[in-house]
Amino acid sequence: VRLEHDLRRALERGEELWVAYQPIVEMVTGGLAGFEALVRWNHPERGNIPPGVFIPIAESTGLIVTLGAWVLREACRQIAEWQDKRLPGSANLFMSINLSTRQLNDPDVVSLVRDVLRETGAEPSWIKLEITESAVMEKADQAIRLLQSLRGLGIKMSIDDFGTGYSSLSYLHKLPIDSLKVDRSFVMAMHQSEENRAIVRIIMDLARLLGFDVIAEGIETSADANLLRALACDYGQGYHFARPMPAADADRLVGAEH
Ligand code: G
Ligand code: G
Ligand code: NA
Ligand code: MN
Repeated sequence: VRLEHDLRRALERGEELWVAYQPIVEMVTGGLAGFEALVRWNHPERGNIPPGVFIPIAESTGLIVTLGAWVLREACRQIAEWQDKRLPGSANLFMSINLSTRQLNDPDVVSLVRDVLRETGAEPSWIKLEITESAVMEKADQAIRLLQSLRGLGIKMSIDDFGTGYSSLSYLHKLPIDSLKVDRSFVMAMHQSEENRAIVRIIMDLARLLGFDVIAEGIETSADANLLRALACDYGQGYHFARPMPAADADRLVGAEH
């Protein structure tokens, strides 16, 4: 109850919440491909409260509607700013933004995204929305329609934490998505055994067969990165490349590119 109250206050004041950006790199070149926006809460008395703690509270209280809209707007505003400073001809950066289960069940999310794109000047092709496997499978037919509408705006969709939910393979090929994110538990287990490497390989083969890009998350060592490169993984994310960082630091990365 206390945290709920405090989160509500944080959303009203708009001073304690901020967005961290974690680089996503192209595996072949090592170049910056995009960022994932990750919300952070700096509580005035308790310090940093992990999103694993406050996102579930936001979900169960409905505060996620306001919080999700705030993160979306902030991340879209940021990518529009970064695109503006890039040289013409340089590859487009994308911004990956998490959508919670609750947002995925809200038909208003389509008009929210449309409005935020218009307000911030972000182009739909720069935006990728991440949804978890379980959120989609919970109400698959409804989710598929919503994914179609979102993609109809021109934005990209990605399945997060792939392999940890109960994904029905019979649905996977029907999902209107662009990429799969291999859950970090698989990536982190790769060095342990050939079996674990085979699991990652099979997820990648499946993704390619279905026409999806693959993003591996939780890459912590150069050994992991090499294994994934050998599997022709498209994009990578993890502490080996960079941790989630404040916008000012990410801004320097964007600027350092040319
Ligand atoms: O940095 P990490 O501890 O940031 O994130 C923990 C979890 O919180 C992850 O599962 C991540 O997807 C989730 N998360 C981070 N930011 C957001 C957000 O803006 N919206 C939603 N729905 N989840 C988020
Ligand atoms: O659930 P989701 O995939 O959205 O979560 C992203 C989370 O993963 C964030 O909490 C982020 O801080 C964390 N993360 C990013 N890179 C790494 C990594 O290399 N190792 C670990 N353990 N966590 C990571
Ligand atoms: Na995510
Ligand atoms: Mn994930």
